[in-house]
Amino acid sequence: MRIGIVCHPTYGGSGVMATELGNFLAKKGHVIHVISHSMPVRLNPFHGNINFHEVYIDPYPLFHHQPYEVALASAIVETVKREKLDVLHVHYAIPHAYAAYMATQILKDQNIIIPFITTLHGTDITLVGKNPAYKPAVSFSINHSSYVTAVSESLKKDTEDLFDVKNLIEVIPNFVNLKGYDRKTKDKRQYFAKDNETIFCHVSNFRPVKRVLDVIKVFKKVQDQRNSILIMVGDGPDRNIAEKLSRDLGIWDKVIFRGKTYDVQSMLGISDIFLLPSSTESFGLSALEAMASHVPVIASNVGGLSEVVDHNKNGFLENIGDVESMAEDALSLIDSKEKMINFSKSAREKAESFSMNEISQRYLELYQKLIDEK
Ligand code: GMT
Repeated sequence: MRIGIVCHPTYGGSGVMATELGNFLAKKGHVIHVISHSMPVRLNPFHGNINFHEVYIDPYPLFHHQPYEVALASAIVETVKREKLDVLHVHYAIPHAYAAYMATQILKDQNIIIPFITTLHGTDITLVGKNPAYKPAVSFSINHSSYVTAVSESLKKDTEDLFDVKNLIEVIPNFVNLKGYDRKTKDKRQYFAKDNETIFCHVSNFRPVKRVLDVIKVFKKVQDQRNSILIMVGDGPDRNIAEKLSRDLGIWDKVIFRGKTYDVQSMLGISDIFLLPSSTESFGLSALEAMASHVPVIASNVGGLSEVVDHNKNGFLENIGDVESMAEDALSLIDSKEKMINFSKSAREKAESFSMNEISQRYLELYQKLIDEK
């Protein structure tokens, strides 16, 4: 198949999932064309079946905001025609579903019919999408997509509650390429921690929704009682206040801010406990990646996280902001080697039920069905 993928290229989970899917399908022999405003971080540039098309906008002084959706729709039209694409898969409704709809209408005008699948990821519905400034356009694009998928049952429900949805929404959960995740404890752990220290890890784009201050607060409570260090992976608007809080709390030397890194797998591979205290999380791809690395997760009980983490089995789910309970959960793992081993084993087993091999097959079947119905 010749597949077009449209995604945000940044460190957000939707871009990660879109590019991992592209990398995997390319290996299976499908031709992938990724369209975005810059090269997605995890896209494999060395595979012959992977092509990248940058949407470039020449800044023009008349425009207060550069019209990205128009440029994107035009890039989709050109790529579909030139590369003879069979199907389009757009990740994150804003502005991708809207631009894809426009592109398909322009193509239809030239007698070219191409189906497009919209995959909803979370904040495109729960935060930004429901904003009245975008809602009518998001609603329209969902209802005019050839097919709509959501990454969790929770997100499907939120979408149906918040929008007047006419389409069926199929849940195809996020997945993880299990091969890349494993324990790398022996060789790399020593660079970050002493033998007697527990390594905590948090990975995100440090947006307010991630509640990174709670990560620091949980860690402080644990650090007061047990030797530990915290690795903060990623970057974003709340990084400064998180750094300040760790200085104010006197744990600056125990919190390592790594910034954006390509090698999330190694970071997870040396970690013992993953913290994700978000205020909303449609799925929590970073939690799944941690679990694939055998790392138990302590998270808030929101959105789709309960579809990923089993409370008291491979992690803990607590109320939003309940840093006290989260710290107690962590201490219970640190203080019982047996519990830590069981949780870690169960985390990996749960991650195996989200294997990329099986879940990507569901997308392929969907693409084929839509192509056949064209
Ligand atoms: O969570 C983010 O800040 C990024 C965002 C994205 O779209 O890039 O993540 C959303 O999509 C991920 C992939 O499907 C999900 O795993 C995340 O849970 C979801 N984030 C939220 O719902 C807050």
